[in-house]
Amino acid sequence: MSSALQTVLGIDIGTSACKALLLDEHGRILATHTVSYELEQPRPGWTQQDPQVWLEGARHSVAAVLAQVPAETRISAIGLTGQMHGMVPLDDSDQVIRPAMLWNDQRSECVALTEQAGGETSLRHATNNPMLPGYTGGKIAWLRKHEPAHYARLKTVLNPKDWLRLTLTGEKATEVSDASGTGLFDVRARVWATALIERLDMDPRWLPPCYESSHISGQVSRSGAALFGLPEGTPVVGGGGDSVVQTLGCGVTGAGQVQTTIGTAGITACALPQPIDNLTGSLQVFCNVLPDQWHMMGVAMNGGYAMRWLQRLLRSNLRDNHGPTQWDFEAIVAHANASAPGSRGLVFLPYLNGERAPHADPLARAAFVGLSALHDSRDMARAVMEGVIFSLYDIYVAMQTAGMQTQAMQSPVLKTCGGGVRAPLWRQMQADVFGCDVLTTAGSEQGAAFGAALVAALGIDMFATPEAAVQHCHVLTRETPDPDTQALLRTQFEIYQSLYPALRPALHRLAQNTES
Ligand code: XUL
Repeated sequence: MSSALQTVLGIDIGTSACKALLLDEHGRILATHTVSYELEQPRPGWTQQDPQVWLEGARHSVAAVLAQVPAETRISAIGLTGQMHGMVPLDDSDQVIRPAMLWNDQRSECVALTEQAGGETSLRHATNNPMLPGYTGGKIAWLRKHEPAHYARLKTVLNPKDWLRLTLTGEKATEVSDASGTGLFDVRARVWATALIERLDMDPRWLPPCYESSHISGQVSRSGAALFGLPEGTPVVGGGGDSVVQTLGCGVTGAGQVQTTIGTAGITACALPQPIDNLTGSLQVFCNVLPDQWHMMGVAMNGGYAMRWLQRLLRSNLRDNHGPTQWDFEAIVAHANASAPGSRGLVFLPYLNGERAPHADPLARAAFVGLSALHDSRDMARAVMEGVIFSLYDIYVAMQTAGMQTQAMQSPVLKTCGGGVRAPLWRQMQADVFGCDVLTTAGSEQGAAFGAALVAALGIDMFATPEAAVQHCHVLTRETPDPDTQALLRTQFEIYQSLYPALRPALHRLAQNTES
């Protein structure tokens, strides 16, 4: 009997959907399935999810993937990924105390926590990162202050994918990339920052053991097997936070390449051979899913989200004007394409949900600047798309200022992924704004689940090295900069960059007025 093909399963617990993906030893994607779900927004700026929603999403997407392949298909390992920073609080029987507070939830006691840590310098000394509002640590402190009865029951804190690991294997464990996003982790030494955690009056025992990302952290348990229809005993590797694992999924295994993602958020990232000192107030220096590497990124809160906002607007207000009645993504991109590079002198600041990088500012707000009577919704659509790319480039500039260029950006080639980059216009804009070739690669269009499958493959030596793993990420599309458009958009970017400092006081007053 010929031995069955070896495969690995990636499971991604995203913010709006769960995706499962099966990858074989030849780097072929055999099956994928996505199940969408909602997030709860009980008040403006609050976002939460019941972990049960993730469990159902994961069970259904795994079942749908298994149904697409022959029954004898051998799953050799599972890799988990998911939205980072979310806080899943568990009691002494591992029951979920309250819905998980998510990465984009603005509830956070990060300012008070920074003070308690002895100020920014001392916090940075312990973790090499500022405590940004999205991070898990600030959410634990929020629970302490605002929900003391829940806080009193707290015995374990897990990130979303690690809660799924608990249901799948019975093990409490995390790995270095997600742990980096708690704000309680010593990113240089790749261990929990125990002294800091104690100083913050938190219990280090709340946090699970932390491993390197490709380490096997447990096996599918009997109850996990029954829940998911997966063989008991299947190894489950650490995996990685979605925004980190996506870099590997785009084929980036070392310095010299830049990576962007346009999902709900927008991300600009690169790999680092050393954990350089993060002296910025908004960038994230985290552990990479590869053991001897680190990861630098900045997260713009309004990537694809800005398009969804525009879609809502067009659907509700502009249905009767020129343009289609069904404003789907492609229709909006076509509408934007009918304007011109530079949006005929219009600039959009995309800070609809506040911003994280390069401005760590939950009170930042969006703006169209330069509107004239001649502009129409086509220019506005294009300005929204350009504004998102300007925000990604703004992060890149901040990364260079932070000392990245010598280590990571010698010969920038930009690899891009996420739902947004299925629009050629959004890829071309990146080529014109960044001034380099922009590539999409096989597998990365499937999002973080693909990267998680690669980490699983590394964990069981299905692929012997990271280089062997990413040889399957061959180039799918390539956009090259157009010199005239590049010059025009660079000038537009200069204007964009000058606007946030100029408008900040007004944007804050407006945000505060609508909050009270
Ligand atoms: C990363 C971050 C987001 C979420 C999205 O720091 O906050 O990218 O991980 O899922």
